[in-house]
Amino acid sequence: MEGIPREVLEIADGIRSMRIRGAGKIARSAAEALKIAAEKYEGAREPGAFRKYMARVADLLIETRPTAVSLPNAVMYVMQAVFTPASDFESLRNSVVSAAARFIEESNNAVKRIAEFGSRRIKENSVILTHCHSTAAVSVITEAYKQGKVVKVYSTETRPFYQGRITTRQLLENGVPVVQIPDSAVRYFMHEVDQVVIGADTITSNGAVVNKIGTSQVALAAHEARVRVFVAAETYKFSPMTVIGELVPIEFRDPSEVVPPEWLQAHRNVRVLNPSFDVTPPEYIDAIITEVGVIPPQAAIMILTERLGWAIDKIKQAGLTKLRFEDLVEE
Ligand code: RUB
Repeated sequence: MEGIPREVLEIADGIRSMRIRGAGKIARSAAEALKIAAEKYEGAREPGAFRKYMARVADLLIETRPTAVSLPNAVMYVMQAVFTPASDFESLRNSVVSAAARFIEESNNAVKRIAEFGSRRIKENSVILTHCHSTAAVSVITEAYKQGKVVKVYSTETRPFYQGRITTRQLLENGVPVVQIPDSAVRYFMHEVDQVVIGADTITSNGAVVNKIGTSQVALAAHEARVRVFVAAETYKFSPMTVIGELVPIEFRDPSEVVPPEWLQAHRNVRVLNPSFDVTPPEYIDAIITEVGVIPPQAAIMILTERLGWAIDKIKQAGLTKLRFEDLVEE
């Protein structure tokens, strides 16, 4: 990690340990880390050395968590500037810093647009159910509440990491009436629910939504009860890698998040698994609310080609199945 600024290492560690979490925040923090890395670069003042250094930082960041595609997409967005031909170091560094700032600004604006578009899809007097903690979903719900449309929100605990408690706290702070329920009570309450609003970590080219573990069960219960499921997701949550047939890697986290370490010690022959995400097929999703519009999940490929066509081209050209920016730096 030599030569990489302490603030950048702290952000990488924050993402790894989930101090920084949620796909959107992870993406913005990664862009911020690249911005800091560029600003604090102290190596040789020539484009080649700078590009190698930025590629090292980019690889460090994308290796922190595997599932949310917002992370590599944010890094690719900024790294486009790194790879643009430049005659002098200073102008290259400046364009990288402004690309990172632009990503953060666009990302924050995207969440606002999603709140605006998504709130229009919420009916009067709605009871909403949400799962995990998604900034995009909370924004939609809060905006709909401000318009007087939300009477109650069911917020799942989201075991084992309890991100649902963050959702509950934020909604309460925004004045929204919220009821915290265990994940296992979703089907019990579903008959009262009018709409499910959730976020996404990754959306595949066929419109499947990868989100916090338990999302597919929520969607299944909603489908059974004929309750609509809306996914609030910025366009950088769509995965270019899935266009070339790659599957989305599902993160398995430490068993100690599920059971206390003493319990594991006392039951050494028991295997505990902790998958962090699951896949909800497009048939269980009514609409995806993005900053460029509300689309059916089947239109995911349209978003991918229109918004991330450049990333798909890059992946195809380089024949990549796994992103590694150090491989993209020319000697
Ligand atoms: C968070 C999670 C969220 C999405 C969307 O998982 O699954 O639903 O990331 O969130 P984790 P946002 O807590 O493991 O990061 O809308 O904030 O991007």
